[in-house]
Amino acid sequence: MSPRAPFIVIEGLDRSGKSTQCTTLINRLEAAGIPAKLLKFPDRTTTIGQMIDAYLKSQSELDDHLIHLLFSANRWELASTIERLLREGTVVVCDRYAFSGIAFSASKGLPFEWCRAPDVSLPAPDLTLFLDISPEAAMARGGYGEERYEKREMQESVRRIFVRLAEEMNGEGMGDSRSAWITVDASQTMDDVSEAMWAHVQPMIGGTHRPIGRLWAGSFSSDATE
Ligand code: Z5A
Ligand code: MG
Repeated sequence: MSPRAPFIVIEGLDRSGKSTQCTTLINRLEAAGIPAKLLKFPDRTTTIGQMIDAYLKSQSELDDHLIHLLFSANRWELASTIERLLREGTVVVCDRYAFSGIAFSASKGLPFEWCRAPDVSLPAPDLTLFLDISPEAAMARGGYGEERYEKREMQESVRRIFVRLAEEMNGEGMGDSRSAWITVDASQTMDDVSEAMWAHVQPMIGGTHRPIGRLWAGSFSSDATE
């Protein structure tokens, strides 16, 4: 059986350079002859994505729980596509994923475990590259402050929750859903960040025979009578 392709997630604070680096990574994979597909969450093109877009631009008001569920539903819309692409041998690079979902909603005060629940069982990344930058350095970059969550206190809280998620993902007891979480210093030059990322991606491009993992698998009992 031929190996499946790896699933790579890029996470980070706002303006840490995720979208810039995702494009660079896709170009680099393609230049190496590796089929690769870029996905981005929120995917603002779907019906659910359009509701999210209006909310982020403050054109609509939604209950905090509801917008959290919409972000998660927006990932579930693409879950089977992600699995199909990986099985076909296409590397999937994802600009934000479930970790952003938890970090932002928990920062608004929703319980951490409640935030995680709707994303349990999504395809698990084989590698998460977390682009770390201080909120001050991020604010100095272009475009900051145009959307709802781009406030300093929010970004500081989001960063703390990402650190908690990182410890958890690299920790024991994650079973099937254990996946590598690498923190990259995103305050470096664009070229240095992309080199640091490539050092982790390059060894994976040959593919893997490991089954596609499930995020936080085992969080719930599958037997209703237990
Ligand atoms: N959100 C959520 O609440 N729940 C969820 O489940 C998900 C998301 C998935 C929109 O996300 C919001 O949705 C976001 C989280 C929330 N909150 N906010 N606010 P988004 O991904 O659509 O956000 P975005 O508009 O793409 O911005 P971004 O992701 O924050 O930016 P970025 O992709 O990390 O950065 P960039 O666009 O690549 O670069 C920003 C600027 O910095 C640009 O001018 C670059 O040229 C510059 N740049 C990049 N790298 C460097 C370096 N190394 N040095 C100097 N300058 C650089
Ligand atoms: Mg972006």
